[in-house]
Amino acid sequence: MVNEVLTLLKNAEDYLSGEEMSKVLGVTRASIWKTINKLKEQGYTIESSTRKGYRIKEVPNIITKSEVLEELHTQLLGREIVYYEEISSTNEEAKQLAREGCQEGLVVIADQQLLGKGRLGRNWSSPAGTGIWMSLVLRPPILPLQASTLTLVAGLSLCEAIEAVTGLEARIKWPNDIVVNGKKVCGILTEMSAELEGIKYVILGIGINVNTPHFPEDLPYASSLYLEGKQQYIRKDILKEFLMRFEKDYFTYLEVPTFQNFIQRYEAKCITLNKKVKILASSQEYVAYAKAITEEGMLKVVTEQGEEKIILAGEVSVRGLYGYVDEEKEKGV
Ligand code: BT5
Repeated sequence: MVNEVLTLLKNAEDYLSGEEMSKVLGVTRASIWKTINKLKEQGYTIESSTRKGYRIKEVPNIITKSEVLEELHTQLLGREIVYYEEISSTNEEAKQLAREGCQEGLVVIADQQLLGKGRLGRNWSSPAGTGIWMSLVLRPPILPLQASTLTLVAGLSLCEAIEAVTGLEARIKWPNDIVVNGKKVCGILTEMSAELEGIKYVILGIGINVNTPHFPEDLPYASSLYLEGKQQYIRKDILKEFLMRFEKDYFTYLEVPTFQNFIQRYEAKCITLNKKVKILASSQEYVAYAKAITEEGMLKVVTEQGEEKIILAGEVSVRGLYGYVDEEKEKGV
């Protein structure tokens, strides 16, 4: 009912009476009144006049199903949306829905996460009213081994979507952090359920700090689009731009599931390349020079001994980013 009343109000040129709406929608005037109150609770400013009815004055900066669905030009991604004011983790909810057999393209969105997750059991700070916390259910007909390239494609679409909406210079720290002015503004957590021969589902969890005004002291390398761009952004614009761009890239990817078609675009945005990096591989740590991205989406590096290595996953610190300073620099040499 909320969606229907909202659509009527948004399409109306002037005030719309409760009676008119109840007739069009075939419900009682009391139920229209209740729905108007719900909309007000969600933050809509609705003017009401006893004689003329209701009129929307201001739409809040929210990412509810009805706001995201409006003018979302996709065929698959986001055709089904589940929205929560508050949830433990959108990835957990998406996993549950995927296990229950939901269709591909379903998106779980939350205004706030109480237990937002990063990779390797880390936390993801997800306060209310400021960011985009979302998880996408995909069922790609690819091998489990190929899933990491899919995450890279999503990171690329996300980086380009942020640039398109905000005009900020967004960059990718391989494999998946989106960075603006050297600080992390987005993270991606991909989880998957697979058998040897195929994937049951992939959950693509995306966190974007949009209008976060400040971060706790223990997150010195985090930032938001607001802090970097010095202005507030409309959250649904970024969310929709991402879904539309990623859908296009996802369909291209499914035609030939390698990273080949994306390398050029990715390299143009990747700040890890042509830099000194520190690789934390299982128990060993070493310094190398990041040279290229492979067709499989891996990072090609050259060690200080001149040996070429391919990094599949693991932590890669980029010199000059997130507090990674050269030892010589630290000593003031
Ligand atoms: C990530 O992990 O960057 C993946 C984050 C994915 C979050 C989304 S939100 C929707 C969906 N539902 C979930 O529950 N999760 C996904 P990682 O690379 O491990 O980075 C985590 C680290 O980043 C933490 O240990 C902190 O140091 C830092 N961090 C935590 N919250 C942050 C934030 N909001 N912005 C920037 N950095 C943050």
